[in-house]
Amino acid sequence: MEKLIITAAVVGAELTREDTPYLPLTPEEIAGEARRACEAGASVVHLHARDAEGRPTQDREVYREIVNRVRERCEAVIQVSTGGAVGMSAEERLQPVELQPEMASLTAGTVNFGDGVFLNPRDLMVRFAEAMKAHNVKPELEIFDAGMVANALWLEKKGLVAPPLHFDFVLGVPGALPAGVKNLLHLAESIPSSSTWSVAGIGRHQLPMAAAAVLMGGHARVGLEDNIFYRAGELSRGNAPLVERVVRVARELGREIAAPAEARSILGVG
Ligand code: KMH
Ligand code: ZN
Repeated sequence: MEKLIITAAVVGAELTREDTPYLPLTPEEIAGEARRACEAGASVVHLHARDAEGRPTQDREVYREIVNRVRERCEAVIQVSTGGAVGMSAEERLQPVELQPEMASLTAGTVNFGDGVFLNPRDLMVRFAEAMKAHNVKPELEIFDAGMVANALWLEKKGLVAPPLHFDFVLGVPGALPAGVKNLLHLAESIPSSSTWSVAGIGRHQLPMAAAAVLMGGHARVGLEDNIFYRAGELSRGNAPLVERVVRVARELGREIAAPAEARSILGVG
């Protein structure tokens, strides 16, 4: 099996300091969390941005500051979010792609997202894929529901995303596909064999889904964006403990961890 790429999703858009005091908010705090996650074994960082009040923002200049600071502190592949937060416009969400990061998320369809609706109609997907192509940014196709795989393959058929594709199966969002090995296996078997994939289990599903990925030959995403607890009732003291634990699990199961240069080679970026 190829080495394991661990993606650290260090902040996200939904959480507040009331949820966990370990949430990074300023560019400096986000870069610090990225560095600690990389030192722990992450080779990709999935980034969101927050404004001066700690609210989610897709502002290009805030992302620029975050991306520059992360680049100064670690060698991980930088992946910006184009999901942003529920309710943001397409224009707003697309801004960080202009910074030409190596990767950006691209959600392959609309889905219920808790009480909200995460809107990704076909015209938005096309526009995002075209922008990524124009800026030489590799999409990470975010799959929240099984039907989204068909949307991603439609984008490929139209020449808007190029193989080998990289997917991230986000399992366990309320309103979307539940986390579980059966669903994960179905998704992993639904994508072209040349693809790479990772899984992001939400909440208490983060560790079991990462462990399943280690065994199945996929890759794993962990971090506070998806899960703030280290174990039931105990907050994780930042992102690094969540990364360190997957490193330990992988090594116990005989899977080595990809360094950033190895992650670039597996993902075909950089
Ligand atoms: N915050 C969610 C609505 C992404 O980063 O592309 C969307 C999200 C996915 O986090
Ligand atoms: Zn995200």
